[in-house]
Amino acid sequence: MTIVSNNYEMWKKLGIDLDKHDQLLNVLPNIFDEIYIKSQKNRPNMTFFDSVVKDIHGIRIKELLEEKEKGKKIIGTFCVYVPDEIIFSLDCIGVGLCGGTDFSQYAVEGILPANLCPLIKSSVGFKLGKICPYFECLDLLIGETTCDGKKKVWEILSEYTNMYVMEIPQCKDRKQAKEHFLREIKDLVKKLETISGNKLSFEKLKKWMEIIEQEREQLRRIYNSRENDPPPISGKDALLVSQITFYDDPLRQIQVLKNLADELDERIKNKVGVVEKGTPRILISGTPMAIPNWKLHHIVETNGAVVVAEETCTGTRYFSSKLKIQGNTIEDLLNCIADRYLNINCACFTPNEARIEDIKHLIKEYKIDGVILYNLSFCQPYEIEAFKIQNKLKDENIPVLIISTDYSSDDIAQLKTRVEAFIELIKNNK
Ligand code: BJ8
Repeated sequence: MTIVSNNYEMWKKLGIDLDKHDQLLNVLPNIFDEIYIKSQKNRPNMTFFDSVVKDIHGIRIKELLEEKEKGKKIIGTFCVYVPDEIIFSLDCIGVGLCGGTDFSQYAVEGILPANLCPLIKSSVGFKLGKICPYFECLDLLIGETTCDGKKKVWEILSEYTNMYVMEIPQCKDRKQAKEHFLREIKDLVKKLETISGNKLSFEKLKKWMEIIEQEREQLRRIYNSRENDPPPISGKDALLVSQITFYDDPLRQIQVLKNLADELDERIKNKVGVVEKGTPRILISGTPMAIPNWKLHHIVETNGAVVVAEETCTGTRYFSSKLKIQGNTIEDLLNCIADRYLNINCACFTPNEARIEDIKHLIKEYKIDGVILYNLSFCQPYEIEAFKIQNKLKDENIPVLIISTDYSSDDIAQLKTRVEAFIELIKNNK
């Protein structure tokens, strides 16, 4: 039996809509080839990441199902505020779910409003349309109260899957926010203890805190390498790395990421870059970019500039907040986790002044020439915050472009024109 037919059996057992799923898998490799292989030169060794995309619903699903057979529970997440450390230390497997294509949106017509964030429509569409094997593997989906759109779709998704919602505080600057978040973390522990039949231990929690922090440390190394001019890795490839880390096995990722980070160090020593020195350097800041949303990076990097940093949840918000591991009790460790996660600055919080400081810091560290504030259409928290950030950056003479877009290709020509003009402006300023 070939691997493909094995996969078909596996997807069939999971109840996947095979016709629709075929349609999705038929287009993805071509898009990937176009965006990643044909249009990039001098990439570092990305074999692992390329092969994951080419087998996106194959080997990892097989691994998850094998772990399920052994009794492990598979837990889906949608937000960087849900601590992976807790999930893994209870012998469960965490999988960051994505929704980066408009392919699945047909499944939510008449169920969700058209003027809703494409990330939400895409994710819900994957579940309702039965097109995503990751969704179909889950024992539990953890949602969270961040934006209004997500809050309301958990109610819909709970009719289709086993759901649990973490209540995330909205005002981080209040003293009670930390107490609130800590209580939510403890409730999450209880929920996962019930689902898994395991009891949280100090040793396992500490061990997984170290593992997940090592994974984040390797991501930091890869991202930090892009401070160099020329950067040793493209923005598109760096984005792909974090998109895949979200749902891959953390232990394997530590090794794969380390190999890549080591190679990037070597490239820097040997002055090997992916673009010419002096190429305009762009920071993208805003909403996350789930696989296969490579649209804006591709436009920027095929029009004379390079993306060297992302202040997004598929960028620095995913890994830059450091985890302190200290104390002698489970309570101490949970406290460290609460501190680490509350340091992430998402626009769903009010106020969210620390995010502008994060952006200013990145502008300095990564020698940014221009900032693109990127919003998925109808994402109110990020769209509203974009204007405030634009004004603050203008005060410091940083060129800013605000882009609101979705997953369709309808606006590509228009975006290309705007990005080209922005890059031209930066070149003239240099
Ligand atoms: S921590 S950014 S992952 S909430 S883009 S669904 S906010 S309407 S994804 Fe997010 Fe957590 Fe914040 Fe990050 Fe809503 Fe906006 Fe859509 Fe969003």
